[in-house]
Amino acid sequence: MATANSHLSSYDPDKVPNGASFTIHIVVSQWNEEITKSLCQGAIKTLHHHGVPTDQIKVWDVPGSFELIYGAKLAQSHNPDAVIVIGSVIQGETRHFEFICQAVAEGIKDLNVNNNVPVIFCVLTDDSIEQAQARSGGIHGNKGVEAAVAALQMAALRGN
Ligand code: DLZ
Repeated sequence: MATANSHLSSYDPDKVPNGASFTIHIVVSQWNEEITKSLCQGAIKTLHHHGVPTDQIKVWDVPGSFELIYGAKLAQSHNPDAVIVIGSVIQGETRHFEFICQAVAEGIKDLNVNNNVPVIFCVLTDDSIEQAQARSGGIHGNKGVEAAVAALQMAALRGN
């Protein structure tokens, strides 16, 4: 039976394509930086683990999750094999949360539809900082690891 505390970042490394020839760009939001830094570290460590050299990983910083859309569009224009966007939106007292989450999800979806470089969505949308911590290196794993695996899979798919 599934439990609320299961670790979601375990995967079969044998099913992940080798990334030695891939260039991966990561766009990172500075809002809730404790969370996004940890997600980014998880992603980079995983890319390295699967053969992507340091000089083929480029990190772009943007102020907040809303800016991930423009950052990803810019990253796509450099023609990497895949782009990962990393953000953490945490519910506050206003409806800002809904607008940002919806805009980012739609914006990133549009970039995937309209351009030929896959963009991986690693934006946590949580009710509290504790929930975000649990998914950025805590009890629910690190979504940055999962994003890196998805990026390698999509980069390989794109090359077919
Ligand atoms: C303004 C704002 C708020 C209230 N909350 C967050 C958040 O939880 N996570 C996040 O990544 N960004 C937040 N922002 C900033 C917006 O994403 C954006 O940077 C600003 O509205 C400027 O366009």
